[in-house]
Amino acid sequence: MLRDLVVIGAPTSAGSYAPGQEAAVRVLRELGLLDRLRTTGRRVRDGGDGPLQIWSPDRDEPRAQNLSAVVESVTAVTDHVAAALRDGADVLVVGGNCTIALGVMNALTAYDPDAGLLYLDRHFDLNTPRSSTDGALDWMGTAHALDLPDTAEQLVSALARRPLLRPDRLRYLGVELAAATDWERDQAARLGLRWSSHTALAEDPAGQTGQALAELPPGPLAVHVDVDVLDFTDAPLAESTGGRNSGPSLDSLGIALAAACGDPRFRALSIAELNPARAAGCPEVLHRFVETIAHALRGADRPAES
Ligand SMILES: [Mn+2]
Repeated sequence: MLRDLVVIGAPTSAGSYAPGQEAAVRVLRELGLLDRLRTTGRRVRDGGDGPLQIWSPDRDEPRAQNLSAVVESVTAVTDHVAAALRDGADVLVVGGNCTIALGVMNALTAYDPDAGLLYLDRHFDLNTPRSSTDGALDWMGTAHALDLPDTAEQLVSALARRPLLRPDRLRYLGVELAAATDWERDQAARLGLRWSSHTALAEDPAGQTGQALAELPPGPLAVHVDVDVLDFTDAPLAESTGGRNSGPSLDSLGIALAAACGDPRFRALSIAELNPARAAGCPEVLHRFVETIAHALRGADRPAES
């Protein structure tokens, strides 16, 4: 029996480099995401949205821009996800920035401290207001989950546990090492973080995902996807345009997500950094994306649908 699915929106670009990602959940809803999810046989409920936040430059705190708004968004995701888990449902969170994964894990570790996180992203997101000059919190999320030095106290202290995650609860998939800062590479090595590359994910999505899942704890599983892991030529969806002609196609990402969301431990999928304007010239890619998500969430105990 498939659990119910609650869809939660996090319409925010507060942690971004520019506006755009706040529109993702509205656009996917307009494309019929919820009705498509209902065709998988699940009962699907709309859990509503957190605050609408559109990025603007933060000249008062330029190295941790819009910190209070990010904390507000993370707190809203936490509350929405916690309510869905209490009701026995699985969760789909549509962001927004990658900081939504903090809200998901904040709720999931409160529900069961043995929770694990599979993080599909071209980036480690281990930066801090000190390690990078751009001040965009969207690639600082896991640094705050791991309570690294020089992170923003207001965000770390908004989380129920400290650290929210230990390194053995986290497994990266799809990392492009060349896109990491020196600080991130040092932290990944120091903490023994486990990861595999965007190239490996493109070549063998099923095998790489299976290996990553085997390294995660037995407790409930959250899956986070930054769509920047995708080959931007195949699927121009991400805020970041740096993934042209590298990384998995949307079909390959779909294989990875179907394996991860079909895992018996699965409870939550979060999708981040989708800027619908990137697909303005080829809107079919947004429909393909909806199909990919629906296929992944159809449940492991159902036969595959064509
Ligand atoms: Mn990323």
